[in-house]
Amino acid sequence: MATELSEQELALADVRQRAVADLEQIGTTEDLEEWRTRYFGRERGEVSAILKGLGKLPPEQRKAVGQAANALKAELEGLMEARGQELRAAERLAALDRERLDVTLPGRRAARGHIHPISQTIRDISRIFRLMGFQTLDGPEVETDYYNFQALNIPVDHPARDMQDTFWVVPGQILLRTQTSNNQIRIMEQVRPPVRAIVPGKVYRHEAIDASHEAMFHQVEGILVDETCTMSDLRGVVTRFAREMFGANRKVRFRPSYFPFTEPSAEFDIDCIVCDGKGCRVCKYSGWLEMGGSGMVDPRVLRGVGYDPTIYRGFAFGLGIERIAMLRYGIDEIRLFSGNDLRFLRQFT
Ligand code: FA5
Repeated sequence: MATELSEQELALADVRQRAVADLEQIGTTEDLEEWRTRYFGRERGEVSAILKGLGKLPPEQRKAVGQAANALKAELEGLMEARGQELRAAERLAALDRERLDVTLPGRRAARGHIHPISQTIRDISRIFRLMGFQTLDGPEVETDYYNFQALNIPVDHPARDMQDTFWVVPGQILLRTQTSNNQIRIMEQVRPPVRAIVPGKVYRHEAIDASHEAMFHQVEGILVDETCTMSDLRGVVTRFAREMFGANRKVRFRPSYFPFTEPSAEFDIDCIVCDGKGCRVCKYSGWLEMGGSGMVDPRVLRGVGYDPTIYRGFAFGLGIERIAMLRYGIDEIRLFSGNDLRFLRQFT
């Protein structure tokens, strides 16, 4: 009898030792639930099995084993309850921690974009021409052959078309404009003189790309029409622009040139802002930097939009915006502007 009783006691002591050791390892309320099933589960719980087995013991043992088993049950349930409270509190704290708002922390800086150097240059160009009474207008990038070429005195098969290799949308009819000069026609068709406007925007040419030539780049077109303007007014406007943009001492020179829609035509250069005209790598040792083309609007173009060329006269000019931006920011690679490299763009904040 004494042996059987100690066997029961040994079994209880073994269960107790394992249950307490397991409980110490538990880290979550989920694991605790598993522990509860292992020892107190109705079907297979170890403590439940001992209690169920009491009825099979001889009556003289039943009382002592029963008391010991109930004491173990009460002890383990007490430990389980205490561990449960600890775990639930820790889990609540962790959840709070995740949501905690520390109002004393310094605020996170909101990511702020900034203006692209080409857009900034366009804004500055518009501001300078506004000082001279020019309004800034917009025009279509997808254009008809008529506005991009024909109305500008560049009929089909005109050799000038070769200078501006074209991206066609509908061959022979619709294209991506190769120059902002399409807007000369669009503006003059819509308003009566006096006209005084600039039109900045993208243009497209199917040409070889290098450090100073892109297939997509920006130009700004300028047009002025009234009854009295002359080539020297054109010169005055372009010179004022160059000085506002690059410094009061800039020199501007005009070279005779040819554009089918202006007569006479001239290209204009400014003295090199890097070497002050002495000659360097940037100006290819010429002392001059090419800015754009210009001229007096050809009377045939005026007639085409319904202006009487015996009354009205006008001048027009077109500038490459990337070239201006490259000079003012000291950039020697045009492709950086459309490369979307943030390391480049972040320098212009
Ligand atoms: C023209 O496009 C004429 N429409 C300009 C004009 C307007 C003349 C009004 C008369 C009256 P041109 O093809 O030269 O001209 O281009 C003008 C400027 O655009 C050039 O001086 C240059 O600064 C810029 N440019 C031309 N091709 C490229 C290119 N591939 N990449 C970057 N800039 C360019």
